[in-house]
Amino acid sequence: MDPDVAFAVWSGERAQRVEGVLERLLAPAAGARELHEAMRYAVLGGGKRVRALLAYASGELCDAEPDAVDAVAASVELIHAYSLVHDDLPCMDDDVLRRGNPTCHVAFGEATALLAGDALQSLAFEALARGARASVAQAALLAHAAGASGMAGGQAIDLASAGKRLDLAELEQMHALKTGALIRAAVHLGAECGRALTRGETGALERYAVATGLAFQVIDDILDVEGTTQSLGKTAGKDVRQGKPTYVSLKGLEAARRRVEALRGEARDALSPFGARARRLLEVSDWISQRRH
Ligand code: GRG
Repeated sequence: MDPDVAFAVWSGERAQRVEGVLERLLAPAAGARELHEAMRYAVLGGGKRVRALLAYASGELCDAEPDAVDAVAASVELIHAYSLVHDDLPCMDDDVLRRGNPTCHVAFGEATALLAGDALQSLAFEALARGARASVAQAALLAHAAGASGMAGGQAIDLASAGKRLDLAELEQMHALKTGALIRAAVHLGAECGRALTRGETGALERYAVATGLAFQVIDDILDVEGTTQSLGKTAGKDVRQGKPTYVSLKGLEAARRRVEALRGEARDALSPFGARARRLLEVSDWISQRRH
């Protein structure tokens, strides 16, 4: 089979798989119907499932069967969905469109959206704790990635940086926390579902995850300029309008594209000790570096 087609089949199957896991986790519950509907609205039927795919690909590197990875794949998608709901709130990025639909607070009101985000974060840890390979170490890893030293910390820096000039190192540090931390967590949690890696292998996987997380964000900066609201399913051009520092505003489009290619190379190099076992991880980082939405 053509490798691109094989990857499309693999990623389609895994995306469908995690959709099923998320659907079961969010099965209609008694009580608080509006909250429950808002949670389902924020999670199901949309999104590229990049973080879940990274977890499954990393699991494959460590010979983990997909069912051993399901819980961590769902948990990183739940944290991601919560972060998008809160990010879209008027007190943060104040956006009305997400995944081609009205944002959660537009559809359900601010208070319900706030609670939906909170409850999705709790559900992420519940899913993780009930998973086939549950461990306290996994919970600590995810909590650290989502918290003040990770995603929430990066978001705080982002909010404080509007209209300010960050240098490149500060910008990349913000990206490493805001989006990179959860992407790294997805990679390491997936790997934890299979056979143990050596310290050197874990270091190589970390280098892959750091490069891939940053490439994801630089592409996001490029798409904010080059994409359309329709193709992205979210409001295009917002970073510029809000005066947010981005890789593009600091270095320009061409340099941003070169940076993505360099990061793609770093990700590939980091995986070289693993040989064919890293096939899916390599494909996911290539796909991230070429994504159009
Ligand atoms: C509110 C604590 C808190 C954190 C929010 C991740 C984040 C931090 C905000 C999202 C803002 C944003 C658009 C960042 C750019 C990168 C990013 C996370 C894009 C959206 O992720 P995709 O493209 O989305 O993976 P889908 O819809 O495909 O899941």
